Amino acid sequence: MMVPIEDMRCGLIALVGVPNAGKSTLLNAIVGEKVGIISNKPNTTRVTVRGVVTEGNDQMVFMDTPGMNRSSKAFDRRLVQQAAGAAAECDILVILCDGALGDRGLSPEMKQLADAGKARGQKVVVVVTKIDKFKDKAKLLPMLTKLNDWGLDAIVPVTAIKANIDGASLKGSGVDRLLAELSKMLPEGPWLFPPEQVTDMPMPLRLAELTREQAMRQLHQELPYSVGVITSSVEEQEDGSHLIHQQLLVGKEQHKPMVLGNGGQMLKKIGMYSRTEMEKILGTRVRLELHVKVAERWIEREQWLREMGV
Ligand SMILES: Nc1nc2c(ncn2[C@@H]2O[C@H](COP(=O)(O)OP(=O)(O)OP(=O)(O)O)[C@@H](O)[C@H]2O)c(=O)[nH]1
Ligand SMILES: [Mg+2]
Repeated sequence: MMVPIEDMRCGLIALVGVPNAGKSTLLNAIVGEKVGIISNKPNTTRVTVRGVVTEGNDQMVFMDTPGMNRSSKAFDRRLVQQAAGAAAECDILVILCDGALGDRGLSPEMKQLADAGKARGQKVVVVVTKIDKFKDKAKLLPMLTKLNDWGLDAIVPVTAIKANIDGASLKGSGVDRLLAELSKMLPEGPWLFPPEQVTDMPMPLRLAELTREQAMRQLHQELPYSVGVITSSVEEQEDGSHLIHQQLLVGKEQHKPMVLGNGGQMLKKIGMYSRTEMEKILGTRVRLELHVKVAERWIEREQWLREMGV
């Protein structure tokens, strides 16, 4: 059904918070497919990812941002800048606080973020995440009481995943209530995206992120942070399947054998899981060729960072 332009409502909604708060998981639950990548390691998200939901007269454009960390490394500062940029440009600021952390999840930085949003005239919402981790819901009360003093437009407790903790995009509890609250706050205005579009991420970047998700999950300690992924080519084959070539960049020579694993087993595993996710998004069979390349300190090089969308 066509919606007349004068009836349209549209808003930019930033999802911000500390690393691991559950921003990307919430985005995927809202959009209903894997748009943002998820792992149990902090700073999984490196690029601001937009997810679009269009329903009735409303279009909500969510921006999933990198977690705001306190590190002073140049690369980490870049991530925080992205989040701050999204916070500054949005209509509705949604701050995610990990419910499982209790009061510790409500740091002074998060309060400052909320105050800054209010000062800019934005609507400000706090989402308390990971509610499923509480057997006794009364334990949430101190956190909710404290939040009441923040002068927010809404406080919504949410569980973004139901069963399959890693990567599920099932709608959890509280998500519908969150959408209903946000809908009330949407400004009038024309939609920014066609109603059927779920993200504005270019497909090569989206496919690269799927492989990086597996690098984040399968590799450990500092190693996954030294991996960047670039999609070199996506070719549709005559039988409708896709042949995809990607490069995994590592910052140091000694990281290469670690990413390859014994007899190439690790790289194979990363490729296998990533390919499965690619097939879900593309709806076709995929052949994925991964190559590990040493690119000294790519993390400091503008050219590589731009190719990765950071
Ligand atoms: N139990 C439970 N775990 C959750 C929930 N939401 C997210 N998680 C888990 O929390 C971890 C971090 O989730 P992400 O969505 O990657 O968090 P993020 O805020 O995007 O993290 P960064 O991108 O690193 O800033 C993952 O292991 C998720 O599975 C939830 O509702 N319940
Ligand atoms: Mg994330």
